[in-house]
Amino acid sequence: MEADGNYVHPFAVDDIDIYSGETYSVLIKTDQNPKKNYWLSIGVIGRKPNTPQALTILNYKTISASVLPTSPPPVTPLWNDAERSKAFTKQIISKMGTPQPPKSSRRRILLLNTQNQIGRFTKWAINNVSLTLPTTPYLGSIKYKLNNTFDRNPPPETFPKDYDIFKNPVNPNTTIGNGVYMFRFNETVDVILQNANILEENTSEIHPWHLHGHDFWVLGYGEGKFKPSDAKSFNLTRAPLRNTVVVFPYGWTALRFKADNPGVWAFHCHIEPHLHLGMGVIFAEAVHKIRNIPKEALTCGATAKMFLNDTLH
Ligand SMILES: [Cu+2]
Repeated sequence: MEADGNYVHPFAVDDIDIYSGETYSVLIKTDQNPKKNYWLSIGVIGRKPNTPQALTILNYKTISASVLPTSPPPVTPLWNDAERSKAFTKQIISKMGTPQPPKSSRRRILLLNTQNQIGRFTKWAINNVSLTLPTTPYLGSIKYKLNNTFDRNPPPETFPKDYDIFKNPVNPNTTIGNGVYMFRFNETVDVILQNANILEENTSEIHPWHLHGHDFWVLGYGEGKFKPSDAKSFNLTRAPLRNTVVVFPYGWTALRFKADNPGVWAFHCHIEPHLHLGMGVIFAEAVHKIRNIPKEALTCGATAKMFLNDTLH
């Protein structure tokens, strides 16, 4: 009945998918024999697990928690049953009456997720840029207009039209970058996350993308490469508000948000190793509206030197 802090239209299930970064609230109907305990199983999906499913106990207060259940633990869904996962995710719609997205957006950013190489190292890249954070924090860099602290060229807002998302990359090489997608304050932005084949043939992975500083409306999911006409199928009446959303193998996910929170915000895959291998982008809006940046956010890189000079004088 709740996803990422927002109510959703409640629905009944025997199991739920939770990806890294997501949060859910569930209600459990305790209508079983209270003289017994019950197993709850937790399994891995999305990648082949090297561990058996984990178990915990649902315990009625009337008996000891150490009394083992008499019925066998539920078997968790197959790790690679993507259709089941899609069916679950697509059931999530907003609770009636929750705020809905603006009917249109003038800015659409397409983000192609690819696995790449730099030398012998595996990387992830977005529109062929693998995110490597600068040593100077963005907030101070932008607010104090410092030079040479990060790449001032805006990163690409799309990718080549002929990119074949079903094949491993023709040229797996990529480049590192740390540019920022800058938004006008209160601008409505659409982001299309586009998945693709990884370095290995016939494989595309699941990525849960998490946005800092905002909730976004999930407008929809689709198979294959996003086409402009897919926008006709966007859910603009019961779009759930979330801050983390999954992009399924070989598919796309569309979301919309208002750039209404002054700051610099990471938007990244919440599988931590993927982020550290470059699977993220940086968004920013209305940084000039931030009056005081906490000292702690200024004590690295070029802003550290400024701060040091300030305290010396
Ligand atoms: Cu990922």
